[in-house]
Amino acid sequence: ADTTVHSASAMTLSRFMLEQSMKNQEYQELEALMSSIQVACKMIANLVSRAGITDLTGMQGGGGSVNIQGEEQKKLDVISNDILKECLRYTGKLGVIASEEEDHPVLVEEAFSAKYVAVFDPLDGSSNIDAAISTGTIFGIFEEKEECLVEDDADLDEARLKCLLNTLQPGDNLVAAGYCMYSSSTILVFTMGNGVNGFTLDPTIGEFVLTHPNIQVPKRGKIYSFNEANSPDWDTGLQNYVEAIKSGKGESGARYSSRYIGSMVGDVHRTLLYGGIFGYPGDKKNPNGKLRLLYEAAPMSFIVEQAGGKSTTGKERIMNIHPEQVHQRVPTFLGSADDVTELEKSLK
Ligand code: P6P
Repeated sequence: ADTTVHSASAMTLSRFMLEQSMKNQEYQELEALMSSIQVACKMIANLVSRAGITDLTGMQGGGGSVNIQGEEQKKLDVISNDILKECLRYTGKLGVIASEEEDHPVLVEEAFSAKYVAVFDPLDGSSNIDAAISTGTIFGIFEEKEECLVEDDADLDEARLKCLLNTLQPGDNLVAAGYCMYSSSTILVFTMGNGVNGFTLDPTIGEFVLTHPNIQVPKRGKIYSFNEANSPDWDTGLQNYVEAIKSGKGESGARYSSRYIGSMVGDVHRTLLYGGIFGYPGDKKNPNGKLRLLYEAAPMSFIVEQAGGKSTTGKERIMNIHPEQVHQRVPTFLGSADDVTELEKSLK
């Protein structure tokens, strides 16, 4: 067994956030949020690693409940959602929360200094849990644009509408975004607009330790990551682009490999570290593809851009898009700057 004992100087996530907030006042508020998010991720990591054992896989209860996505909610989705809501609620810093597992944004009554809005996918890729394939939590933090505290006599619908407006913000408004990947190791990667850092959970001390400082996406990679089963329905330009990089006829002349986990967090994390391009295109059947803008594509785009990569719908920068609905989908391509630029040119 690995008997490495971290010296007391190990850069834990807690210490990292303390140092960041000492350097920059504005990070002080985020410190409490990151502290609660890392607790939630440790709890979810624990559940995911024991899912098969504690029989948390499979459908929710007997009749099964169905979320707004029309998908059977698996127990772990629901529990992960509850864990994140509870951990975030008690920071007192959040006025409203939007989640893939919530039909509508949730007002947070405990908010006494509500300044932030959290959006998250509590357990993305959870359909892979039964096969022990990597899954992840994706989160984004916005500042509230307008007060949506619920005063006693406030019109609740009015407050709810204000809160909805607080969640419908473009990726450019994100003040922090990140993901926690539950895989061969548990890795929390996030940005506060000042670069991207990755922390690996060391179970021997129960702390996230800095393992990937200042992540930079390689300018170009040799991996493409799409669900090619959908290619008959793709835009011709995209079909031609993929054929070109497969046969070494793309700009770099390299023959690309295909890697597709079918779990966004795993595919994005590999793209962030190894380079290349990940995408979930729109097609004839689903013009906006499958990924959700608010709590999947936008937070991941913030991270990729902060790491020197690019993220686009194929026509425009994802971070520019103003959401109209909480659960709206968006065609998504992200990864190495040169690969994404080459793709965009092929779609024109
Ligand atoms: P497909 C998982 O269900 C998910 O939302 C993302 O994590 C993943 O990238 C995508 O869907 C996979 O979708 O249609 O290729 O199975």
